[in-house]
Parts: sequence; structure tokens; C-alpha cells
Amino acid sequence: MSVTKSTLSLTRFATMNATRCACISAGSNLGDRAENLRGGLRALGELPGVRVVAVSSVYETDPVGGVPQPAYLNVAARLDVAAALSPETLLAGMQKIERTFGRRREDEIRWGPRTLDLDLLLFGGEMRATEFLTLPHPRMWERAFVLIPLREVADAQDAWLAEKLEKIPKDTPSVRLYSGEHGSSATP
Ligand code: A4P
Ligand code: MG
Repeated sequence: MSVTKSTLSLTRFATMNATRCACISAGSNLGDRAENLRGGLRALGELPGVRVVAVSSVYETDPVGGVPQPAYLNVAARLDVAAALSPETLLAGMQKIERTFGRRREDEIRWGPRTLDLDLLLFGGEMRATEFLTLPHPRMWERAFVLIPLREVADAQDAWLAEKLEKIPKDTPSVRLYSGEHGSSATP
């Protein structure tokens, strides 16, 4: 096959525009929970190279682990991420957003209450375990508050993920669909 100037520039265009799929989980149980989630998702979509393509329903969830604390609101979202953006850079951006929403890790108890928690669940097919980042997120498969929302937004073409999520219940007493104090939602 001959490679013409136009096929070369098309290839360059495709590479520049290639994206990868990432999934995140967001949780809040302090302050205006729905507003924290809404604002956090909006800020995520404003990170360079990040587009929020799907957001799950909002669930009210019983706290798992840590100290006695208020119920959480949890959502999951699917992102399209520019190929040039690494998962480490995305996580750093997510942590910056958490700080904007008043999160102070140094004052926190592990698994204690927080205004906004953004966890990176999956990033394409990437796997790693470093001090800063573990992919897939190490505790996601044990947590209904992560998996139930994730199932709504996961890429249906991803057979590996679809198979894993197929078996989880639609909802459970500890993870309930949330219609808002006044019927609001966290959709940005
Ligand atoms: N880190 C490593 N891998 C990741 C990743 N894939 N995504 C590192 C995000 N962070 C990752 O996280 C601690 C460290 O994990 C960071 O330094 C980061 O570099 P953190 O957000 O500072 O603290 P954390 O969230 O309190 O810790 P952890 O262990 O990640 O907690 P989880 O697993 O996020 O659980 N109950 C309900 N119902 N709903 C909730 O949302 N959340 C938690 C927190 C506990 N119980 C909950 C909920
Ligand atoms: Mg976290």
C-alpha cells in the first residue's frame, strides 16, 4: 500500500485525537453532598484533556469502614481522556479538585468523613501498583457503593468489565437510589 501525504496527515490527526476511557468514583458525606459531587464532576470536565461522557444516578450509601459517620452520596462517571494524559497526571488533577472542595487529608481519619473523594477506578487497561497509584483501584471490587453506580456508566463494549459487573445486584439496602432533598441530582 502506498503511503500518501494525505494518509500520513490523517494518521497524525487520529493519533492527536485518540482518547482512552477512564472510570472514576466520587463520594461525599460532609457539607452540601449533592453540590460537592456536582461541582467535582464539573471541575473534572474542565481538566485539560478530560471529557465527562457519562454520569451515573446518585446513590445514598451507608458508610463502609472508618468511624461512625453520616451517609454518603456516591456516583460514578466515565471519562474520555486524551492519549497524552497519564493516569498519574489525571489523579493529581483529581486531588487538586478535592482540595478545592475543602478536603484536607492531613486532618483526616482513614475512611473518615470527607467533603469530596475522587477515586480513579480504571484507566484503559492499565495496571500498576505504586505508592501514589494502584490500578484498577484496589478496593473497588468489594464495594457495592462503587460497583452499582459504575455499572450504569461502564463501556458496554468492554466485555471483561461487563462480565464482572453483570453479577452485582441492581441495588441493595445499603446503596439506595437518591432523588435529592428536593429531587435534585448531581449531574453537572
Ligand atoms: N491511591 C492509590 N491508588 C489510587 C486510585 N486508584 N485512586 C492513593 C485514588 N487514589 C489512589 O487516598 C489515599 C491514597 O491512595 C492517595 O494518596 C492516593 O495517592 P485518599 O483519597 O487520600 O484517602 P482515602 O480516600 O481516605 O483512602 P482510600 O484508602 O483510598 O479510601 P477509599 O477506598 O477511597 O474509601 N463509604 C461509602 N458508603 N461511600 C464512600 O465513598 N469512601 C471511603 C473511602 C470509605 N467508606 C465509604 C466511602
Ligand atoms: Mg480516595
